Amino acid sequence: KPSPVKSAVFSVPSYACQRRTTLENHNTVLTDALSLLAENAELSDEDGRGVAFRRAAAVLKALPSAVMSISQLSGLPCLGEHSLRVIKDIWENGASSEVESTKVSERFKALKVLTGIFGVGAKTADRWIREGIHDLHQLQNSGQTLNRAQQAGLQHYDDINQPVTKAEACAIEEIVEKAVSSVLPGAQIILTGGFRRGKQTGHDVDFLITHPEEGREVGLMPKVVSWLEAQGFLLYQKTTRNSYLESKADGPGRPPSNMDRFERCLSIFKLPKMEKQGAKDSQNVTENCLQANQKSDEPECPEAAPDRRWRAVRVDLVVSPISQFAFALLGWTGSKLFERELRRWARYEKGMSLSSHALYDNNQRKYLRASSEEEIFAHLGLEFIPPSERNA
Ligand code: TTP
Ligand code: MN
Ligand code: MN
Ligand code: MN
Repeated sequence: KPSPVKSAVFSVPSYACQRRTTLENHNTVLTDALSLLAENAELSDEDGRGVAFRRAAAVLKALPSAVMSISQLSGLPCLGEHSLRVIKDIWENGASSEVESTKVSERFKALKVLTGIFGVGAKTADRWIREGIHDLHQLQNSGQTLNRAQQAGLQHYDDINQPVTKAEACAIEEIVEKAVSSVLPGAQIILTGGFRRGKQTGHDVDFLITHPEEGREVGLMPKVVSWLEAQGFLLYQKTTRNSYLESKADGPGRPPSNMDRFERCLSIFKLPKMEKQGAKDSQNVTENCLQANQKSDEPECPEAAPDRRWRAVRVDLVVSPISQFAFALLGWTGSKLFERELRRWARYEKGMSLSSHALYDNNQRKYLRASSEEEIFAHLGLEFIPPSERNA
């Protein structure tokens, strides 16, 4: 199609960590399509294809305006043959046949429903599908043994699959703040993940906890969890201890996986419903929550009660020593693709290994210290990108 206005050719650097990606996306039709194919690949154990689609979507998210013609895309990085075919299909036919057929495929729908259960990953979902289980009803009637996480995930399925609002995240922040300062005065918490990037909703709420004196944070998580449990705020929790020192046997700067080794707690919070007028009076949120939880008589099937006064929310807590805090903060702020790209940049462009614990320079054979995110970007030779522009 000839366009009356000559559209400029876009120019975008190839690593997502070199770009500023805000939440303002001018190409949602294209990025939604590519993200769906990425999700399908990830759920199908095709991680390579998944990353390729994620990178392609991220390039389009970073564009300053809507794509008006295919010719504008020439020279853009990360747009492979497959992604370009999807874009052209949408361009010419209004939709991508591959995306549309994936959306309605029984396998994709079943993978989505089953991995929507907290504690169920792609491998488990795939095994269940091969045994003829495609939905929650079939799962419940199958006699499959579920672990504790999966049982809790099934019990709170609807709540957990409903997006968490910023207001709910703030209410939980207050509760966690109270827990942390009660068990260790001077300890600090910070909201990380998508909410730190400015998102208005999320699938969970992520917190990083530290103490300004190195070592004081040791043993903190079990105390925080006990406090929250005693106050009735936890529907489920699984705490994993710190294993960073053990992992040094794996060799310097070569973490065995992207998983970090901080003491962490994956939990499901019982968040009392916020009254509309009471929510303004933020000082009272914790008090209101405490009262609401003390009243509750647990019904047999908690989600079935129509007038229940709470909802279940996924919350991740991580404890970091102050010496690793900047790395932990950078690592837990995301987005996942931004993190992946930072590590790829470090390795292939700088000969360094970045994790949520440290930065190791393979040439100088030493760890590079940092007490802020800005210093880490500087070590990596990157312009500082603030959290709100890491939405790749
Ligand atoms: P998520 O909470 O999964 O993602 P998010 O907060 O960006 O998006 P959402 O709004 O849907 O919750 O992860 C947050 C960050 O934590 C992400 O950048 C990756 C990091 N992370 C780790 O470093 N290690 C881990 O084991 C996990 C699960 C996450
Ligand atoms: Mn813009
Ligand atoms: Mn999150
Ligand atoms: Mn999380």
